[in-house]
Amino acid sequence: MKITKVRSILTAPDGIALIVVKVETDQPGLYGLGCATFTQRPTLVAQAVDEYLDPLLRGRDPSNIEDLWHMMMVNSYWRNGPVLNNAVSGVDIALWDIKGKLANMPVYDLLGGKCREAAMVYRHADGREPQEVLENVIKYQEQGYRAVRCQMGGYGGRVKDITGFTAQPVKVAPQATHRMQAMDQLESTFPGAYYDPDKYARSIPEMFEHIRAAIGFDLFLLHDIHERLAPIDAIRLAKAVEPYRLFFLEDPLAPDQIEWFRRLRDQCATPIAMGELHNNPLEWRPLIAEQLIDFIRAHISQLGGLTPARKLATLCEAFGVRTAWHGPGDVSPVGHAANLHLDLACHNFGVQEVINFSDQIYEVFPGTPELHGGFLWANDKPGFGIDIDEEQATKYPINVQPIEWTQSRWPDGTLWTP
Ligand code: GCO
Ligand code: MG
Repeated sequence: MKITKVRSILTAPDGIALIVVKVETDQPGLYGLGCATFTQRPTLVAQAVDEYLDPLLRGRDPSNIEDLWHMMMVNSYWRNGPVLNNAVSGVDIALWDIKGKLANMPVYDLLGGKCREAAMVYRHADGREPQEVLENVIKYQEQGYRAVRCQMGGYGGRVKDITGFTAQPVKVAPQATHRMQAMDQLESTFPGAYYDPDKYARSIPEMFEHIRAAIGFDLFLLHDIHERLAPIDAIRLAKAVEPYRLFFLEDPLAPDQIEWFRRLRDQCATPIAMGELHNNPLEWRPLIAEQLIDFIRAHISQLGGLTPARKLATLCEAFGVRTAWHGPGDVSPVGHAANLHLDLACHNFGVQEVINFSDQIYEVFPGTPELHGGFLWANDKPGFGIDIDEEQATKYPINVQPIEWTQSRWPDGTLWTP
């Protein structure tokens, strides 16, 4: 058996660029699909797949996933960056899909079988003020969801735009025509997506007070700081929300502030989730080995696919850390399916983030997992049980333009981690 072709497919059914890799073989009708979605730099990942991995892999046996993964990782010599890891992931997940099809088993069966029927998910409730968030929380609760993430005005307290990302700033300063005027008003002239970290930090305990007072404690609530605060302010916020019993507080600190996790842990018992920005085992190893986090939130394509993610899950199990794989709109349905197969097969599953899969998504990706009653369900088809309709996919071309929401700034213009 041989790999005959490896190629990228770019599509944006919901306006968010997704990258999927198709690995074709010389066996009639046998191919696999993998997720390589790095939505901020999609064409670079596509180039890495089409120009580097395709020639490297053609003619090789797709059965040897472990060997191929290591070979792809070190072939560039320099490694562990998001572009190349995503490209490797696209192939890796596709190879697991092929393996499942060959074995005539869903991937969760290859991984040891189901530990649960379906994966508990959490949904995103947003609002401009606590009452609006509460109303959205109640909507999800009424639909049977057991866990809801609460954000007020998105990340850092900014208004949410239609793409789901927070792009609308408090203000976008125009080019200063008169520098003195800008100084008088203490307004920054840097273009960017502005938010006020102090106001944001103070608003979150108030929001949870309002929600818990109305609905009590029978719903899991979550929040994502998205590394928008200075470390000590994140600790202060984690302590302030302790009485509201969060299921988890996500990304309180940037990935390069590992030492602060020790201080955070010493100070409060709010469960901590971390990892969507991780690329490299050196980033997660201390957090897990020192039990500084409670949930690993890795974006599995960013790690290099299912092969490293299942090892990470096993490492976490040994240290009492649960999984909560990253599942926003910029994970393709193939990636969501890979998350789900891990959720089903890993004993230490915690919760799964998920989006509302639109009609266009089901049209382009038949077999996309289904949401029922607060849980995500896999089908029992071989592999990941998901396909791509390439003709439909071409109906939704991607649109590449400079990213604005990652240019997040404090009121004086200081650029901060997005
Ligand atoms: C989350 C995330 C996302 C990211 C996005 C970046 O927890 O869902 O923080 O919303 O911001 O995936 O592209
Ligand atoms: Mg997040």
